[in-house]
Amino acid sequence: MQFTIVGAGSIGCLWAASLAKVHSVHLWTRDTQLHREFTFTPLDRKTITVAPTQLKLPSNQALRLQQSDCVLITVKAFQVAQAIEAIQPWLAPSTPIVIMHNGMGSQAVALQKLPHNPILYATTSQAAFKPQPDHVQHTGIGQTWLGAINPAAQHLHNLADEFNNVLAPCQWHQDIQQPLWQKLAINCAINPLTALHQCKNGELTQQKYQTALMNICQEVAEIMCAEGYLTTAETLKEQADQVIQATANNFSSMNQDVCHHRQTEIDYITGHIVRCGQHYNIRTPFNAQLWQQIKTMEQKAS
Ligand code: KPL
Repeated sequence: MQFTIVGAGSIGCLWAASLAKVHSVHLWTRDTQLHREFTFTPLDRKTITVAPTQLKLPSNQALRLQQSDCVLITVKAFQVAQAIEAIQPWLAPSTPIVIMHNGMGSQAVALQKLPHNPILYATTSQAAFKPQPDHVQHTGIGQTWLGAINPAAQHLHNLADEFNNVLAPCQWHQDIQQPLWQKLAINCAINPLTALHQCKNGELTQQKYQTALMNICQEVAEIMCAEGYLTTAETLKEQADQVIQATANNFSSMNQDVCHHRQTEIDYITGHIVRCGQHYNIRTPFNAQLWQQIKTMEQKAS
């Protein structure tokens, strides 16, 4: 198959390197380079880091985009509209588009801008890190879920198999909103607190963070129930605690964004909860406060 991957961040490069093992992969980036080289350090199944490989992939070539069998968009949630506009002139209306990012709230714009294409969303717990701009390291194995958000994409189960063949585990989900909410809840718990306190994920096990974590989970659980995804604050807190432990040594993506003075995904993580709260008339004071605090940090940094 021919894949175009939009966005060459750590997750984009992880999927590019993985798909390139068996497919033809082309990258679409914000620059105009016709090729992109990077070093990829895979992670062995037994968690032994194996030798790095050097990749040179074609990039920003309109014909390759036009001929793609699938386009995977891995930019941040706030860049989705811009990324779609950039590729739209060359996109065939039948090409499936897979959108993979942290947070929720970009689906309406994707559906509106691409009324004909099959559109799928994906959420991944695979972890990757860029120690240097042209070096990508696969740092953790986790589940990827893939599913359709419009009728045109509902038959595309085989894409989950293709993804699973190159970077397992990946499974098709009949209702992709469910794993998207699940991942959103974890990001709501971990990302703003680790950004605000500039700490590693593992530091959130400390007693002083337990009330804040529980308050966040309480509000997220109420919103999820209103959306029809029944859960409890305790269940979400337990799930967040498991991820905190499994990624104890990592800095969350929001921590890194704040640290490097980049725009964060707060509007699509905590901000999504606050917007849903307004919609359902459910109070979300803890998330609203965290949203405000991160926005203030972003503004000071810009
Ligand atoms: O997805 C993540 C992120 O950093 O954005 C978590 C799950 C919090 C892992 O760090």
